[in-house]
Amino acid sequence: MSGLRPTTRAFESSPDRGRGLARDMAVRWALEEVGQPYDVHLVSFKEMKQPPHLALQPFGQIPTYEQGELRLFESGAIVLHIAERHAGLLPRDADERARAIAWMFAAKSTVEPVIVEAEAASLMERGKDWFEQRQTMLKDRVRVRLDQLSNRLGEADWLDGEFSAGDLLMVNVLRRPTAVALLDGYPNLAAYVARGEARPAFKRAFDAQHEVFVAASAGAPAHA
Ligand code: GTB
Repeated sequence: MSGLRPTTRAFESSPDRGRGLARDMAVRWALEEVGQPYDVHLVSFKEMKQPPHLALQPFGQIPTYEQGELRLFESGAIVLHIAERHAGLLPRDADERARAIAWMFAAKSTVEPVIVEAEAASLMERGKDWFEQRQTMLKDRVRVRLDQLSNRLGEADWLDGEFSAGDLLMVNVLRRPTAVALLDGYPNLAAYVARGEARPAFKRAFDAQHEVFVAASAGAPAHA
């Protein structure tokens, strides 16, 4: 545990309506896994596009991470930073550690993009005469990745030995609605996601972000 308490930024009013789908969830979960207390600075969409926030996150997004002099953005980089500085999310053995980090990259750069592309198209391309055709193609691409991931996971609990930051990011990605809608076809992946969600640290992170949604819905200022 570090003496300096980090702060992460999250939506003041998340469009996911408290389902823990925004990317601050991975940061909260990682901090909970390692037992690092943290603060949450809630931001509005308007604030996210203004200079003080852009100085932390050049793309005007959440999450961010501030601890002492360090300012970080990109949820994957933040989770890696937390995992490197605390025990519990990366193996000590150098080769095992490298493989766990490879799974972090796999989650963020191989699995997440196809899911996000299908979701973005579903939101932005509805009404186009080729909408259904393209959705079928995009969902097929998601299935290809789920097939491959399912084959690799097999009957194991986690992707490579003990639970790691690689599993944390992968479970987080598989919780997105487009993946969840396809998980019936992959019982081992569905069980994998359920195992991640059953972790006490996940539950604490989920409850904390859900509390923000409940407070925002009630019109009360959410305490971070
Ligand atoms: N690569 C960056 C990272 O991993 O940190 C991506 C960060 C990102 O996309 N942040 C989103 C954001 O700030 C929130 S998480 N968007 C505002 C903007 O770009 O203006 C993405 C997200 C948003 C909403 C839902 N949802 O409602 O279900 C799910 C995921």
